[in-house]
Amino acid sequence: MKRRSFIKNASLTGIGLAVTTNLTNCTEKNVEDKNTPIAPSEIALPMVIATWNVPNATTKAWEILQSGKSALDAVEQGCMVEEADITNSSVGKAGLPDRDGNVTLDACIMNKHGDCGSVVYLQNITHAVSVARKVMEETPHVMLAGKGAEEFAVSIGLERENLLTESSKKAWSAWKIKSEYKPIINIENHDTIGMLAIDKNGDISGACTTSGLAFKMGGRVGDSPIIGSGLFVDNEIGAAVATGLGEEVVKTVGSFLVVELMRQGKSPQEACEEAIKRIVNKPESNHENFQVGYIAINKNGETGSYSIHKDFSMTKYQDGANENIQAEFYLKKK
Ligand code: SD4
Repeated sequence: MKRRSFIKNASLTGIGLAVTTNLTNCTEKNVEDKNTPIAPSEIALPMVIATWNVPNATTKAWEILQSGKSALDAVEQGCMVEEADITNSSVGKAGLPDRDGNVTLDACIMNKHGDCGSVVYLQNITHAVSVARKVMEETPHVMLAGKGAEEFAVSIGLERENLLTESSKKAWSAWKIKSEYKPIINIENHDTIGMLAIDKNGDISGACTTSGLAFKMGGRVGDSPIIGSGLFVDNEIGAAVATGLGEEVVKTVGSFLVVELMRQGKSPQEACEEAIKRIVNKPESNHENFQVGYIAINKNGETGSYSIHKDFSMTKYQDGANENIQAEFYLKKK
């Protein structure tokens, strides 16, 4: 039997109040902006969304949420599913290496208070997202890199592992024949995972984890561990997460932009579309050659997704059902 947990906007629970407050803000802003006000609605909580088609990850996150745990626990454990999945060559163990054969991971996490933690250029540790969480919770810092991040991971009990699997080694050897370094659009059918969840209390958290671009330059770090670029959570408003060519996301501070656009009254869908337009409308943008996709959620439980090229998708688990939703995209004639 499906468990429904609807919270009406008039509810006097914490979330009810939070949602009502948010709706008031949005409505006022929308009147000013002449946008359609966000309609008062009911939210089926908890809920979780993630980049790409990752049903196992969203199912895990949903189970965590259903057990009454926080959105933070849900996004961490949901992302861990993909990090451990050796058929996913963009995340964690079995992530494709850089051009020198090193698998280097980037990840970040943000909680309902706006606290955040991140790791960049992490090697030999599968669960980068868990290291990011501990950076947030157990250090006075936001970001640890390279050897320091690895040593910290070991100090909190994570084991060193060889992340380069036989199949990633084969792919790297095949790549070396031509050594062509250019982004390939939607190369994998599942990819960097960015996950956003709202728990039963209406609190939002998010996480993002990746092995970055396949065959990148040694030392390259993308958007995924950069707070505001790969991920941003504002528990008053909503959250956003990015996938695709990280350099283009960083240049527009994409996820923060999406959340700020929602603060100004845009729906998650409108905000994702506007953030993509910021990239494609740049003079001399060569967006025909790269992919960027955003997903977003607002405090009202509305979601959005948008990308430059087709074939980006979002997985949503809400009200007992997992759904993969194809994103709208900018380049219709591709
Ligand atoms: C990066 N944004 O390192 C990541 C890669 C990615 O789907 O999202 N791939 O630039």
